[in-house]
Amino acid sequence: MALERTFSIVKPDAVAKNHIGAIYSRFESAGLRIVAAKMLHLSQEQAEGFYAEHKERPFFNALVSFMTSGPVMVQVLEGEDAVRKNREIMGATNPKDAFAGTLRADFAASIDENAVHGSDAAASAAREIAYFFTEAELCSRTR
Ligand code: RTP
Ligand code: MG
Repeated sequence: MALERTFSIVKPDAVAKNHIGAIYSRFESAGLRIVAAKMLHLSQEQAEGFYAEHKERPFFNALVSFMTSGPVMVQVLEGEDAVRKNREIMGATNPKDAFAGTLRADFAASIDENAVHGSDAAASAAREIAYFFTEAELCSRTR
């Protein structure tokens, strides 16, 4: 499997509960390297643009409202099979369905406040990374 990058967000609920370090530790333990990171308080426009694919869904307004409710950490993770590996570490969207030991099982309270975001495919990873970071901000340690 080739080296890959994925995009991740520690959502407002997990930042508020002081779980940034615990979540970063899970990434690192799984062999994913954090190659860029920053704290942001998303504007409504930023959150709407980021989740544009869900614009017509009934939960869209609640999702944007939650994502702008407090600061988030945005980061780029790099490693073998990074997109799939991160989704595995995260667990299912609804924490009730997430396997024990996943981030959402351990840190999420509900499907609406579910601790983390992770890109779902290589193409969305590239788009989401570019949404928040310039190429110069990515400190890859492998090239
Ligand atoms: P994310 O994009 O945040 O990593 O989550 P995901 O891929 O696991 O799930 P996705 O389908 O992309 O949905 C984005 C976020 O919208 C909320 N959601 N609510 N009430 C519902 O049926 C519902 N479905 C999705 C979740 O907070 C989800 O993380
Ligand atoms: Mg998604």
